[in-house]
Amino acid sequence: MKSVKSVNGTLVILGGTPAFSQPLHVGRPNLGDRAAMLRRVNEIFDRRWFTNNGPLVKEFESRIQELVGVKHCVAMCNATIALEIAIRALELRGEVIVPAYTFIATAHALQWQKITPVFADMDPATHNIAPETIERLITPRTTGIIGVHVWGRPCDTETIEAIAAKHKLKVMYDAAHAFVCSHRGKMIGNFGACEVFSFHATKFINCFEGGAVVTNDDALATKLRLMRNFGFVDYDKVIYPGTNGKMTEVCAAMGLTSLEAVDDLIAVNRRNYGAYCDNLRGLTGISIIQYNPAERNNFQYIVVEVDPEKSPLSRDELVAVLHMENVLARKYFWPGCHRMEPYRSLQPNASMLLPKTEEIAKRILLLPTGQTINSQIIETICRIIQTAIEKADVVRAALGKNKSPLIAESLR
Ligand code: T4K
Repeated sequence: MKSVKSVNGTLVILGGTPAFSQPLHVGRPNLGDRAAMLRRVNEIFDRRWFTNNGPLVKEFESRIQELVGVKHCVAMCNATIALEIAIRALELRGEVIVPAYTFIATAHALQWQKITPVFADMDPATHNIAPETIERLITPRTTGIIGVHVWGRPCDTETIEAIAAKHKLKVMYDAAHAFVCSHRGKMIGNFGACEVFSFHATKFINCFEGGAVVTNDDALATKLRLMRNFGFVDYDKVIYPGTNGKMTEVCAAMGLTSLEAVDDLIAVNRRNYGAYCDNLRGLTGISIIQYNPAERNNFQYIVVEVDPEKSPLSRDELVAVLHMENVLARKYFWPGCHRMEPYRSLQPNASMLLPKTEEIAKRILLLPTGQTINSQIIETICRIIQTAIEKADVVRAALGKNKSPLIAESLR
């Protein structure tokens, strides 16, 4: 998409026209080779095998096993169900420690099964769970820890697993963001008892909707497969309580097509990330998170931190300005799981133990990336941010006077 005004044009908040005629989304889906996808869909129709562990699902699982170097991949209908099934297969119960700064699905996957998510604080340097905050949350009811590799940057698995071993707790990871990322040279997917990937439309590899649990534990993999399919081992034989977590063939077709483009998609994300870094460099109070160049990264998230001490505009003011220009920046994962229901009501004092989550969640905004974004678009987005910051006083005054619901929502 082309911007509709010059990068030096007046901001909408100051009376100009929007930089983009159509909304720019943070999670715009990527597409692999369209012809290959349509060919696969035709083959599905010819075969009349639509779901229930079909050939494309098996092929998708093998491809993931190869890419991640893991023994088992159990593909599922989405990552939330995959988390729920993994939690149940590991027999977690009582209380489980999770970061407060994550997508709500991590907490809900526990709560849905009447397990209490106990929220740990964030390490501001990585946005991941701060291991030093875990131990004081352990009670006799604690059975496990779920780490989340936020933005694909690995959490401190060594410390988490040492704490878990000391207290005889199980560990699994929500690796929804971390497909084809590595930690200390080892691919994510090989840590803890198991790890969960998401292949939702907004992820860089997508199945429309999809997820997977990966593990090197044979017995756990068998259990996960049973649970994914109602506990059936044979036509008429059920040996385990299960649910329906199956991935469909059309979703696997999308996943396989997406996987064929994995290197290109990482290259696009890396190029976009580099362009954002170049264009935002030197802006007071604005920084962009770093990915460790010694590791494998998917660069799927353009995460900007707005330092309230240094930036002349707050994160919320910048988001309001961007939205008016049709750049739908997001405030993930503000305000933190602990401030969303039912946790807000069930654990009203949780925030007292979460000072870093409280502080950092207010600073973060995400910008669009992926196949539909190019360097010209990025230049325009960054120029909007730069202009807003340069004219911070008039921008703030105009935002204060503006009564549009869009602005009220962004400033909330
Ligand atoms: N754990 C973690 C750490 C996660 O981040 C997630 C999901 C999960 C677990 C659970 O995984 P899944 O069960 O979803 O497999 C979005 C995604 O829906 C969600 O998958 C993702 N994390 C989360 C970070 O982002 P929302 O509520 O922001 O979705 P929504 O509908 O606002 O879409 C995001 C943006 O993408 C919008 O700007 C619109 C755009 N979009 C979206 C879709 C679906 C498109 O342009 N096209 C599309 O088809 O959660």
